[in-house]
Amino acid sequence: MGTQGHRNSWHLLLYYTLLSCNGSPGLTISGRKFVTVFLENHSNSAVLSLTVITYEKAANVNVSIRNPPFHRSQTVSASSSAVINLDPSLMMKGNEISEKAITITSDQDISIVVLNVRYNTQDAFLSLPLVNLGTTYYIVTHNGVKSNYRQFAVANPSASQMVHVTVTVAGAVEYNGTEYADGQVFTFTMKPGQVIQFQSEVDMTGTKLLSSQPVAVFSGSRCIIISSSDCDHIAEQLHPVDKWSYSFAIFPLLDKESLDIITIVSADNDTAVNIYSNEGNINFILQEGSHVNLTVMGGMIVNSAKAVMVVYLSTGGSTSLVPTFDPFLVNIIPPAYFSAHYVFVTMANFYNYILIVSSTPTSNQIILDGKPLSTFPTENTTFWDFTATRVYLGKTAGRYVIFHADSLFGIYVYGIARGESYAYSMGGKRNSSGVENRKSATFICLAQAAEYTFPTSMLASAGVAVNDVHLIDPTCRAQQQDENWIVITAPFDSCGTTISNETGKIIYVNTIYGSIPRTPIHRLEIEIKCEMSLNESVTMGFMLQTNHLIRFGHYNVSFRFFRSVNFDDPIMHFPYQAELNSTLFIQMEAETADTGVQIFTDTCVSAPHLNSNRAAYTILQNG
Ligand SMILES: *[C@@H]1O[C@H](CO)[C@@H](O)[C@H](O)[C@H]1NC(C)=O
Ligand SMILES: *[C@@H]1O[C@H](CO)[C@@H](O)[C@H](O)[C@H]1NC(C)=O
Ligand SMILES: *[C@@H]1O[C@H](CO)[C@@H](O)[C@H](O)[C@H]1NC(C)=O
Ligand SMILES: *[C@@H]1O[C@H](CO)[C@@H](O)[C@H](O)[C@H]1NC(C)=O
Ligand SMILES: *[C@@H]1O[C@H](CO)[C@@H](O)[C@H](O)[C@H]1NC(C)=O
Ligand SMILES: *[C@@H]1O[C@H](CO)[C@@H](O)[C@H](O)[C@H]1NC(C)=O
Ligand SMILES: *[C@@H]1O[C@H](CO)[C@@H](O)[C@H](O)[C@H]1NC(C)=O
Ligand SMILES: *[C@@H]1O[C@H](CO)[C@@H](O)[C@H](O)[C@H]1NC(C)=O
Ligand SMILES: *[C@@H]1O[C@H](CO)[C@@H](O)[C@H](O)[C@H]1NC(C)=O
Ligand SMILES: *[C@@H]1O[C@H](CO)[C@@H](O)[C@H](O)[C@H]1NC(C)=O
Ligand SMILES: CC(=O)N[C@H]1CO[C@H](CO)[C@@H](O)[C@@H]1O
Repeated sequence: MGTQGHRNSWHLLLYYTLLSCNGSPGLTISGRKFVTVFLENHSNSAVLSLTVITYEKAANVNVSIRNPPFHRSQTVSASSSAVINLDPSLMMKGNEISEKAITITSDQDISIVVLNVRYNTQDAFLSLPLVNLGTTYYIVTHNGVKSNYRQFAVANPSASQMVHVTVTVAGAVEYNGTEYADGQVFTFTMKPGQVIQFQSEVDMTGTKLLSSQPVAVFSGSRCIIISSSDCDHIAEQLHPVDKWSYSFAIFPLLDKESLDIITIVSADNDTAVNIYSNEGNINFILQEGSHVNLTVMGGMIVNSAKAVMVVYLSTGGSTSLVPTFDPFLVNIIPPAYFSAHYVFVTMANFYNYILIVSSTPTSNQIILDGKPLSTFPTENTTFWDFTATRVYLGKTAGRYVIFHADSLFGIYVYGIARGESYAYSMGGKRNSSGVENRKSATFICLAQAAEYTFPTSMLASAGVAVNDVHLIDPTCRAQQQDENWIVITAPFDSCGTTISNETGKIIYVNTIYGSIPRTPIHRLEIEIKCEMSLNESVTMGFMLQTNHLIRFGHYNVSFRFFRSVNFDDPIMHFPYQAELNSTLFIQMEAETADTGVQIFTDTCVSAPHLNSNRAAYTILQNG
């Protein structure tokens, strides 16, 4: 773990395997209530276009604004998409305080892509369903080479409640005619449906918003000028701090000369961040509200000891298809929010692309538009255990379904044209279990058990009572959750659950019976099965300077270094210098209640650089 005469830090690279499990909470990308805003664009003629994506059922969608009063109802048929255009008069202007929050409600789950369009300047974002909104946000805005208008907006999504917002300024923020300087704090109260747009000549990145109720926050620039590109609108809906994450895999979205940048923002002090890339590895400490910009040269991994936000700014440029296209802004989706199924839309008159970021072995089994990915023109890049597959989707507007039977991925949808571009990202679940209005049974595999929740009406039609519903072990019974719902939980280690071993998988099986009392007659018989991939193998490199806790994907794995075999003298200060031929003891712990989860350390290598086998020293091989 060190060479004599060398002070360079070395890296330990551990490959380990964990059991995977579905059902982790996170971001949802579809829902029934949304709020969005029409940020100021470069010109009067901009139009806000909402693309409504429906799933299995037709949706009755309402779009309304308090003032100027606006209401539109539209039915969107099942498994389709529809565009609702909003008039330029609904756009916010300057440091405006208005009631122009755009509320979208639907009687079925939908997803919404918001596109601010004007000839030569536009950007898109995915509207977050209201359940995802939070009360703490940090703003990120972007610079151009010339003076331009950075902006962010806060909307109160509530139909009835006032919300108090406290702003801690970074840079300078103007509110109701008063300019607040760096470090100053001000507060205001927002009425239902109110939205406030803040514009500034200086960077506001790191400005903190704290609200008494969840709010929606949007950020971007009315017009950004980077290098030779024209003045261009960029926009994104920001994720609240409680949706931030610890690890990210980032890939360039397009091949071009002018490199794109990511901005990493921290919400906490002493946040140790490690970056891994082919250009070398760097680590730094961020304080609350501080950020770093990094150039995206190729695949990159961000591993942070505390949750951070990562946004991607395409600087525009040229490709073989388009001589010049404009910048765009998009949220990076952490692996923690990867999902196995998305529906997305592309826009007309753009060269449209999707970038799929997934775990390496899975990307060639993804089905896009009913066909294997291999039937599309694709290019892929691999870094660590992640593969980014870029698919060119042509120049037409379309609705696409993309899925993989059991592996997770995140997607970036973007398009470029002469002087134009748009981009949005998707990562998250279709809907969260336990959401209100659910109509049918839900089944989830938790860390230690399978949980089946079904409507009371199902028992009525089967003619059995709650007490008569049980697992293979008849003493494990269902419970009434509330008046409409019944839940039954099958622990993996009891209640008759059988465990079977298939290649690469562990399968837990049990059966739910609804029996007629004191008879062997079953009116209800539902087999439940949780498959856990054994080989959800996660690669991670970390430096000895790293904090003790590293989280990756769905798992929190803690690492500790000790001096002795008794594991009672942890090494707390890094970098730690060890004598050659001395021994270091490493403890890895999967932080999960599931006693069945085991860490198998397959390979452990010590090397001066990740992804380089030169001068690597193998400590463990084949376990
Ligand atoms: C949509 O608005 C109509 C009134 O125009 C109302 O009757 C309906 O309940 C609303 N639907 C939703 C999903 O908000
Ligand atoms: C990061 O980049 C953005 C966009 O160019 C800029 O506004 C910001 O000032 C940069 N921050 C730093 C620390 O350089
Ligand atoms: C803005 O300031 C004016 C006084 O300059 C005050 O009358 C008004 O109520 C303020 N508006 C808000 C929304 O705070
Ligand atoms: C970060 O440190 C500053 C200065 O010490 C302090 O004012 C602030 O409250 C700290 N932030 C957090 C989130 O602890
Ligand atoms: C990457 O692309 C190559 C060539 O197109 C293909 O053979 C390979 O299967 C792809 N790999 C993955 C993981 O998709
Ligand atoms: C949630 O999604 C599943 C399919 O993924 C669907 O069957 C179910 O109806 C959805 N729930 C709601 C409330 O729409
Ligand atoms: C799965 O099979 C392997 C070897 O065949 C065995 O070592 C392991 O204990 C089995 N796991 C379970 C959960 O049965
Ligand atoms: C897991 O995958 C690796 C290659 O990625 C393979 O060598 C190993 O045999 C697999 N293990 C199981 C249990 O499938
Ligand atoms: C990981 O740690 C975070 C913060 O301590 C916690 O909120 C989260 O629930 C943990 N996740 C798992 C899967 O244990
Ligand atoms: C380290 O141990 C190896 C094998 O036991 C030995 O050959 C080598 O000389 C030792 N090096 C030092 C610096 O002690
Ligand atoms: C830079 C620019 O063209 N800004 C325009 C944005 O739109 C408003 C009207 O909504 C115009 O007044 C601005 O001139």
